Amino acid sequence: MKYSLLHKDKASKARAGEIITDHGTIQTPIFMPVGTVGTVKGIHQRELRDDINPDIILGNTYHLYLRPGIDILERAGGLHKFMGWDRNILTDSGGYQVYSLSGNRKIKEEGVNFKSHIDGSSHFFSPESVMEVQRVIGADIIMAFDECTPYPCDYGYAKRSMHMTHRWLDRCISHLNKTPTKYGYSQAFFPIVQGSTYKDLRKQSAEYIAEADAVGNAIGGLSVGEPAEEMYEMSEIVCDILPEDKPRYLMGVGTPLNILENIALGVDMFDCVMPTRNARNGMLFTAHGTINIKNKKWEDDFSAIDEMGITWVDTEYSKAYLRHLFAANEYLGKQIATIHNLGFYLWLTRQAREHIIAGDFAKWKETMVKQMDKRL
Ligand code: PRF
Repeated sequence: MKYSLLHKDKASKARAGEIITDHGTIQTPIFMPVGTVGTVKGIHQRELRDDINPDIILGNTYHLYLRPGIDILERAGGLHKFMGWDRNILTDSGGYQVYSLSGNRKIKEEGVNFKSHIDGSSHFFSPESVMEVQRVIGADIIMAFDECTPYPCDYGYAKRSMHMTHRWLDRCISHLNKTPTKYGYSQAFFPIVQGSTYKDLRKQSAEYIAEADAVGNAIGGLSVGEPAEEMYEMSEIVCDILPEDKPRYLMGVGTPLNILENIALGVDMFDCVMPTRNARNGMLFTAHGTINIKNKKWEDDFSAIDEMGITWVDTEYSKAYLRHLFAANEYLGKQIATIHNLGFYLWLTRQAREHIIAGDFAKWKETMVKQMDKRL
């Protein structure tokens, strides 16, 4: 993997760059649609490619390990082949899903014992086993095994957990050094900064992670319930320490507003289930605010879903029609809303990139932030 920093904004810490991997070029800032179980929910791979056109999508180690399991993935020749996606894939390590989804988890120095959210069966993840699973899945970017602390989190726990995440990082790296890739292309490894909402811990963690000298770095443990201002404060401390010549990925963030604010602090990569999950609940993001399409007020509104939207569904269908599909609980409603929301998120990060390059990002961001906050 190769990262080039192409432009730096003068009025903020925003950057435009480019990541090149064996599966193509990723232009940053980027939003990565989430494809947890080998599908971006509600949209075909072909629509995703042709209508949304993302350079990279996400998969989850936790989910794919439980189902279909690594034996099937290995026999398929890896996730790209299995799901028919020949562009970039990043897999999260399970360091978040194990805590948020599975019951009865027990975290020890050695690793985490957990129960499957599917059938209650018992499993064990260690830094080594998770690296092994990510080798088999075969994503282009793979993540360190970490512990994402909850919010709020007492200082003592946050500190012990951060040090364990650091020790786990060392184990991930030494295991990867002993394990070759499986499918003939390279896999980039990103370590993850933790430290909850404590400035000194965030600083210490960012320094430790920077020291690992990986090709890219991630920020975890944020957007877990803390106030947005606290998230931005942590993000800024960490971005100021992480090396400038490597991409920075803020995990699981967030709203369109969160994304723009973090781009301004120097973050390059984002993922979140929000555009796809909220679409399935009838919530649409637009440049002028959010729409709850289930609301009765749209019943006879025959205007386009989003006059300014970039996907074909935005002008092909009316708000009244989309509302009707939701009222009738038709699959197509969720599909149209998914295309719309992903189109908006990708548009937003592409626009951010263009404005960084044009030199007016900070001004553009201020206008967008005010507009997007409305409820239509
Ligand atoms: N760690 C990992 N994945 C994550 C997170 C984390 O802290 C978060 C926190 N927002 C989302 N996804 N491994």
